[in-house]
Amino acid sequence: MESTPKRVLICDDDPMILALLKVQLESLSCELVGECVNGGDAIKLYATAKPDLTLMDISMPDVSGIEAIVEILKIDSAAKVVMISALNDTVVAEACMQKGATGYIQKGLGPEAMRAALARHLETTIEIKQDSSESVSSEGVYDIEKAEQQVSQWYWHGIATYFRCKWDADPENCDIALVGVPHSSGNGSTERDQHLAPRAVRNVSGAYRRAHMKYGYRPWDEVRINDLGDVPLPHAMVNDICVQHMETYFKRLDAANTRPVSIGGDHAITGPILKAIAGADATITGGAKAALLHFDAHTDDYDHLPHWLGSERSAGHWAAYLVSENHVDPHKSIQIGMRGNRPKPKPLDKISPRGYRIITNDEFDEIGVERTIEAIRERVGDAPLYITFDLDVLDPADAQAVSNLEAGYAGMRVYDAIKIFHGLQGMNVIGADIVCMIPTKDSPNNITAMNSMVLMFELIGLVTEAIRKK
Ligand SMILES: [Mn+2]
Repeated sequence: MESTPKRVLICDDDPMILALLKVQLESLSCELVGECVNGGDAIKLYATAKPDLTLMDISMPDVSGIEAIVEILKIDSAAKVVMISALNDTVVAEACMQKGATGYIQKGLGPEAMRAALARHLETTIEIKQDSSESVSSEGVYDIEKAEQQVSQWYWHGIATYFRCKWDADPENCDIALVGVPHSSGNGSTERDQHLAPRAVRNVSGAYRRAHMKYGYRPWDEVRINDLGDVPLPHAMVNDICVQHMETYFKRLDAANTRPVSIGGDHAITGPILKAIAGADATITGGAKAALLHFDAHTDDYDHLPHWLGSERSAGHWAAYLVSENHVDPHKSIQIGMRGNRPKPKPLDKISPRGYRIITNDEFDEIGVERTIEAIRERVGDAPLYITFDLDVLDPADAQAVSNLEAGYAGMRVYDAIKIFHGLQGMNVIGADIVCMIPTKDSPNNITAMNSMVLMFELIGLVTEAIRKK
């Protein structure tokens, strides 16, 4: 191995690939001398930086990789340019080699195979755990163990867990617990298929084991994240027993100081989760009440109703009893996104009778993402923050498959929600949940499950940030 690090220039119009290459090159102890997103800039950067190796995408706007390589070779006939392309196409590869490329790497390789390919082009000796591209031997022997390693990167292969994380039910073994809470009887309406959502989100999440572009890392590489499976709820049809079982389940996580990110289930799940992880007896908050950030089309604080179709701790009660039972501090909490016409023609006040600050969807439309972030940061401060996201806060265009849809009155767009999450980076987020998805209405393209999965990924990112900052 050489003592001076190799100097590398990278050029690709896909930010995800740039980020991936950076991580790989860093692990190979290279010096990144430039990065750009089209061939024209690559030519200019090459002229000034004179890298040892240039990694170049083929299809890019304005000046393509093939055009750029021609110009770079005019500058330096000894230039080493390796093409990086998603196209699994030997014709394109040969065209690049004819123009003078020194090599060709496919984007679709698994991380280890890609790192090995980069190392070969860098002429660097590395310890390779497993080069999966050579996993099935050339003699044609089918080695099942090696083949499994080779295909385990694909989202459609194997048993579905959240983001292909390890399935391990013991909360002691992780920092962030991904939990399914298959529960429908807390809504008590006819929309009962919310218990199918944990499985639906697992099913689509395999493709999203990715890096977080804003935070600049892969959450899975930073902290221990496992799929704990589902909360077992044998009294599924009796909400008020189920919520007791959920509280007992999440107390195990609290005892292990493991932060949960859960997929419901209807909104009745948030009550028992916060009773377990926030308040005087809680480890995770150190005995403090939680600040609540509650995205929803509805306030869910109906303490004027003795029961909701028989459930006293329903999807409509939790935001009230968490305050009266001292698990949530309403004066540090915000409810966002309430909309639609109400039973009586009285608009919601900015401060609710429980003490929550309410930013209705109309107010959110007026003040926008940035001022909403400011309002949250100012109100929550450094209190332990729990985020609950009822998908009905979203516009039905982004989330059709939810219970209690509020049609007509445009809701928050999913990307605005993500931008709000990004604005909370570094806050002490102790956990989160996403609720009220109904997979049986999610046709034809699973878009509600997909958006739930992306929101879950973002919430995992926020909790990872909080743990890194500790
Ligand atoms: Mn709700």
